[in-house]
Amino acid sequence: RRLEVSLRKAVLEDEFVLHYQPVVDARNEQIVSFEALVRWNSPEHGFVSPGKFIPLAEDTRLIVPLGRWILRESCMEARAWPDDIKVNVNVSPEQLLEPEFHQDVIDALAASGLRPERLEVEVTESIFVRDATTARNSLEQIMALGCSVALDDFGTGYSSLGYLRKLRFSTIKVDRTFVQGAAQGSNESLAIINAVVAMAQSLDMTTTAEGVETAEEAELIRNLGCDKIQGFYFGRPMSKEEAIRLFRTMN
Ligand code: G
Ligand code: G
Ligand code: NA
Ligand code: MN
Repeated sequence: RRLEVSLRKAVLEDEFVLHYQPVVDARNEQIVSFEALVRWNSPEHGFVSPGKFIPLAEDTRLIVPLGRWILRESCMEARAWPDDIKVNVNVSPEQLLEPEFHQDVIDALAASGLRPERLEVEVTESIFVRDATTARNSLEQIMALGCSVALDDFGTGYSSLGYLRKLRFSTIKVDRTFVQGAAQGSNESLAIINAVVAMAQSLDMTTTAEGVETAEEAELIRNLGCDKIQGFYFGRPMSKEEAIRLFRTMN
């Protein structure tokens, strides 16, 4: 397909940029991290949404070189931020299951000089459906480096809870469908967020609520006991220059 040809070229010719979305502490609303989100402005196709090209990159395994670039670029950029701010980087199953992934993380940290503690990798439950043992080994290797791992889009996949016993995630990210549900008065969504927060606390993990778009939703989420909040209310994904400017105005 034409898009695939363009994507292959885009990986070789660096047509991607990273945007960064703030994650704040639910209590004091201070930024604790930025999630890196890749953007592609194609000369042939214009702006292509990641919802479209990430699945294509995964199917064609182009996500391996692209993911390597994302990892390195985000670590480099985070090096320019205050030292207590983390960077969250999404990692696809195809990338995580690749034997070189561990070395890619080591290289990104070495090239950037970023402390491993400042890198948090985000994975979804789908990694445990594909190849649970390899996924677990791969995550344990990067945890051994000092990096942390967040479980993204929690509650929307097809996995079991068994892996929560075996792997020390630092953060569970509550999917925005539950946040939106709770905001619209769904008792089921409320109950699920409550249960996830309680479970995370017992497992010594933190929670991040995704997709918070209003002050009311932020207040609701805070009352439900989530530790961190992410969403348009606190900031949309922004360019690296805008992220830097945000730090300047904060201090
Ligand atoms: O940024 P946006 O909401 O449009 O992202 C759409 C989807 O693309 C989300 O599911 C998100 O996780 C995924 N995505 C965005 N950036 C990255 C990235 O850097 N790596 C991977 N693997 N997925 C990403
Ligand atoms: O799958 P993942 O959770 O990584 O996806 C992140 C995506 O969620 C990004 O594409 C980002 O643009 C989107 N996103 C972030 N905050 C909000 C929000 O408050 N509302 C909505 N609708 N989407 C959001
Ligand atoms: Na994510
Ligand atoms: Mn998510």
